[in-house]
Amino acid sequence: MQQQRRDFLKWSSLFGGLALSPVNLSANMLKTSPIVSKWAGCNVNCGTKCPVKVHTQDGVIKYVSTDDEGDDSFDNRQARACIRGRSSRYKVYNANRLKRPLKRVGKRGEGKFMPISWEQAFDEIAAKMKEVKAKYGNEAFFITYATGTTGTIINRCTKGPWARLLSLYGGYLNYHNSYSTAQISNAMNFFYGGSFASDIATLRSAKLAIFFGANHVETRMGGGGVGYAYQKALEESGCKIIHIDPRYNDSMIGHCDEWIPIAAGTDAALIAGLIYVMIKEDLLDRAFIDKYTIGFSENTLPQDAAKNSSYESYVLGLSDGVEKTPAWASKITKIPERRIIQLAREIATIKPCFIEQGWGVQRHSNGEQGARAIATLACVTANIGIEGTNTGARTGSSKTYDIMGMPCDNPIKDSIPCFLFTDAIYRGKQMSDISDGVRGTTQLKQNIKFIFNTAGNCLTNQHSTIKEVHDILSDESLCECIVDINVTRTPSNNYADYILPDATMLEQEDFIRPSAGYYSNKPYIIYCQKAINPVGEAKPIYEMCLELAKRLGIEKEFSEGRTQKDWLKYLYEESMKKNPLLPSFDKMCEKGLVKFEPVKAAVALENFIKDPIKYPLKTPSKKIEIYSIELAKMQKTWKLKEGQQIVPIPVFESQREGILDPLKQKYPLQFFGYHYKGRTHSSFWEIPQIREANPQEIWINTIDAEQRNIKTGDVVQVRNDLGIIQGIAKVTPKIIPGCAVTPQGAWAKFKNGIDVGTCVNSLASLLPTAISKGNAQHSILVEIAKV
Ligand SMILES: Nc1nc2c(c(=O)[nH]1)N[C@H]1C(S)=C(S)[C@@H](COP(=O)(O)OP(=O)(O)OC[C@H]3O[C@@H](n4cnc5c(=O)[nH]c(N)nc54)[C@H](O)[C@@H]3O)O[C@H]1N2
Ligand SMILES: Nc1nc2c(c(=O)[nH]1)N[C@H]1C(S)=C(S)[C@@H](COP(=O)(O)OP(=O)(O)OC[C@H]3O[C@@H](n4cnc5c(=O)[nH]c(N)nc54)[C@H](O)[C@@H]3O)O[C@H]1N2
Ligand code: SF4
Ligand SMILES: [Mo]
Repeated sequence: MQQQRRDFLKWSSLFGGLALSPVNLSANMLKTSPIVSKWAGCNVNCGTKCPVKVHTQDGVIKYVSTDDEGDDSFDNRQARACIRGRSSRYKVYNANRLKRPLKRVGKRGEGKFMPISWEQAFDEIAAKMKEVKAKYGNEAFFITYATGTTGTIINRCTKGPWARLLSLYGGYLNYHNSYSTAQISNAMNFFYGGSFASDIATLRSAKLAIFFGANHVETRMGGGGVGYAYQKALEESGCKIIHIDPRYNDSMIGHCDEWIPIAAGTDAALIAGLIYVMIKEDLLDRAFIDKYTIGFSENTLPQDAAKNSSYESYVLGLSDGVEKTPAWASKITKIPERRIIQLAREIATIKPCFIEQGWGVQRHSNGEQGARAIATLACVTANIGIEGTNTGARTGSSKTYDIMGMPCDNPIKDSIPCFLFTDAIYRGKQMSDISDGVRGTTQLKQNIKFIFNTAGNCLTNQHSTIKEVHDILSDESLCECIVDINVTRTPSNNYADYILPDATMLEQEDFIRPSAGYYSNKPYIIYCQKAINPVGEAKPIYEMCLELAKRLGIEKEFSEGRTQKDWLKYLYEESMKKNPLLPSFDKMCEKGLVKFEPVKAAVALENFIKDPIKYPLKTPSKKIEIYSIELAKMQKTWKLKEGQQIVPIPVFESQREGILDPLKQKYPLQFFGYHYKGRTHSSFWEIPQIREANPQEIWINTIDAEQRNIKTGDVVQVRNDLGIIQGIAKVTPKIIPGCAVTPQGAWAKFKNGIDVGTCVNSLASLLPTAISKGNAQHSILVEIAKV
């Protein structure tokens, strides 16, 4: 509180006495100019992207409100921002806000910096770029995975000005995958030949809804988002709702008929047990399965597949001698056997049944299998392609009103899975397609030597094994230069050689539009109208890149003679050619927030189910591949880490740091970090008011707590071989026994080697998953003890 008060006084004195106090606000208003209101948007990667209305006086933000156009009816709803978007003022005027370019003075990672001029920053960065290009070639440049400004057009973390600058300068090493969906996206490609999902609004027609690790209300907040649509759809359909999750999540509150707690990482075992019952009780529509899928039973396996390699053979134990009975599944999942039998009967007979998974299941070390297993459940019960159903994947949006991004044509095609960037720093040249999932080439030509990190905290905080990453990043002989562009100091920019202060979305003009999958059937676009000038010397990244382009001799190619606003106009008008429903650019600038008429809620795979010959899938067999032909090939050719395997069908895999891992004898609790209403990842952590309202707690079940003599409020340490985090315990039945959780995204802070900031990534492994080479950050084994 002391610190908060100091921050408050510091800022309020900067802006003329107690200008931020609401009492003084009205007094000041009488004396000075009127309040001016402009639209901006919340750009962080809670994909909802809510409209934010910024009210200023004499160039200072006085307060922030949100969308108040429309009402609460589903088709005319207000896209209201959540507490985080509404706290945008505190993001702009933050004690931690970057106001000048900084240059490292201490050792890398020590966090010591001195302010420098923009000129010096540009000159030195451009000189280092030339040096790295000459010494190592363009493959040594890398733009990290970062999500702090997704959904914008120019102020873009990845496919924006930085990507354009580097593309024109000769290229850079690409990445594929995301930290959000690496496992499920790859899994759905093998399974359906792409990612297909219904709009959540089709839930209105469902009779039963089964959610696996799906937390719409907390992870798609905001009035325009899926969270609101989920609640409305459930109200309208009145269907029975069952959530399967290790944790009683916020989406269950007031909307759930039943919570079935499940041991983390065991969903594929539950599905096998459910389908066992359906087979034994003859509840499956075999004609449907044979028409649309391959590999469920022996008769639809590809010709070269081994005998007993179908999913049915697996379930019946013909491949491994283990029948996947409800009793077997119960032992692994901790769900009572009787409940599994009953659930199987419900799903097989109540139609339409809406089956959806969030992305919690797939962020495990066996995530590809869990994700495919849930999709299998939707397919074999014929709950796809009709109103009221989904594909088992996370729900999507019906129609996006897209705006083109800046053209960036990277001449280099080599690409790494984004989660492996730390590997590519120290062993890039050893990384190949079949050992590390490298794409665009068989083997990388260079290690990463130069990093641009814009709007991200994945250099460390959001990545894994923070201590090991510290050793990699702080070794200046490995990656020779790190440039970090942010609006605030972060754990990641402690590792930068240069930190460049960016302008926020309240301080520049740009478009923001909701990410596909985060809003439902009511699209909108926001034009940020630049409410204030950038604080301090902060600058939009377009201007930073333009200055570097000048020094690299590619200014004309980079800008094509356009300012940021010219680019916005140009890209928007190009997009209008494809979408006549977009209003004129001038209208956009004037209105700021444009909402469109509701669109029909999409039902995934509708056409394929109607006519699979006319609308084939993009899988090798053109059908749904419960047995994946592509994975069967990879099974024979890929080089995997010890203990890993690739199986063409979605079997339950005893995973690294999962429920059956022998390491559990040493570290008996499963642990993971969930996505929290109090932050978007690590964004907004810097705002003390938000931290106070959303405490960082470590949830532990009553039984586990009793065994360890832990009470709510106790300071506890969570440890494994990778690190120790410290935090406050919350003893609760809202988490299944044997599992503990804490919200992901808290800022790591080390005291005597212990992370007292409670960042879950101090404990998460850098080992990628077998198939996608993705981040299995939810698979962690730990022990917890009172300090
Ligand atoms: N253990 C664990 N780790 C995880 C996850 C998990 O579930 N568990 N989730 C993963 C997932 S899904 C993701 S997407 C990643 C997210 O990881 P990141 O992409 O690193 O996301 P944030 O932590 O939100 O960091 C965004 C940064 O953008 C900055 N920013 C905000 N606005 C602006 C702006 O206008 N300009 C600039 N330059 N910067 C800005 C913020 O200050 C913040 O530092 O984390 C991953 N890490
Ligand atoms: N408020 C808020 N919203 C966000 C974000 C945020 O940080 N804060 N981040 C945004 C981003 S970038 C992303 S990628 C998404 C993330 O969205 P998700 O990945 O879906 O979010 P998580 O909280 O990781 O997981 C969702 C649920 O899965 C459960 N779960 C975990 N493991 C398992 C399991 O093995 N089985 C089952 N059945 N359930 C499991 C968790 O308890 C949780 O309730 O959210 C987005 N929205
Ligand atoms: S729901 Fe997401 S996009 Fe909307 S205001 Fe909150 S954090 Fe920002
Ligand atoms: Mo994400």
